[in-house]
Amino acid sequence: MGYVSRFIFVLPLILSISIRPHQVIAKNATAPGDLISKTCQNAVNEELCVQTLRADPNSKQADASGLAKIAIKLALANATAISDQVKKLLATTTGHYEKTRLTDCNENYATAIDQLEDSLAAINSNGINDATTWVQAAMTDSETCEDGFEEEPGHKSMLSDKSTLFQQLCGNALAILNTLPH
Ligand SMILES: *[C@@H]1O[C@H](CO)[C@@H](O)[C@H](O)[C@H]1NC(C)=O
Ligand SMILES: CC(=O)N[C@H]1CO[C@H](CO)[C@@H](O)[C@@H]1O
Repeated sequence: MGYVSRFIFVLPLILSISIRPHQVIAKNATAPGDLISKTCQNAVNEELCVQTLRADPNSKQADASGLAKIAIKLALANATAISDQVKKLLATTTGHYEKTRLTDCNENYATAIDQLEDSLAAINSNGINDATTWVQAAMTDSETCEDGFEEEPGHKSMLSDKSTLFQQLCGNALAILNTLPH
């Protein structure tokens, strides 16, 4: 093989190696300027974080602190909806075991609602550490509700899907709070 033909032989290889990294970078150049994607980067459920924040009309003008408030409000709305459902379930459930568990969950979610409201207030006054503590507490309330169901073998939580989503919304809010200056 002569020099020229050998060069032509390896040329496609050189090109493919040198071009590929640039293509990868160019593929998603929209992300850096996008505060929501950036803010949700470390969220446990990144997809849910991006999707729920984008769905909120107030998120367009929001800065990072504003996004944190929106994320907490989303968790708050979720807790309120779950709380309403627990009350409905309580009215129709007859089993002693389920009724006892739901009565506990009703209190757990009522407390979670108060704590998420405290968290929102803390962002404007006491600071990010306080806001974080309140969201963690609300998340723990939901876990306590689920733990109650798990105590007795053979019983399944009637709320586990809802609790999981709620806990992910809290986790998202915590990840966003974590990006703010403390
Ligand atoms: C809680 O939020 C999630 C995510 O937005 C949603 O899919 C779910 O329906 C909400 N749960 C209730 C009870 O509203
Ligand atoms: C090609 C590609 O992955 N594009 C994505 C870049 O990021 C934006 C915002 O997250 C997405 O909407 C695109 O689909």
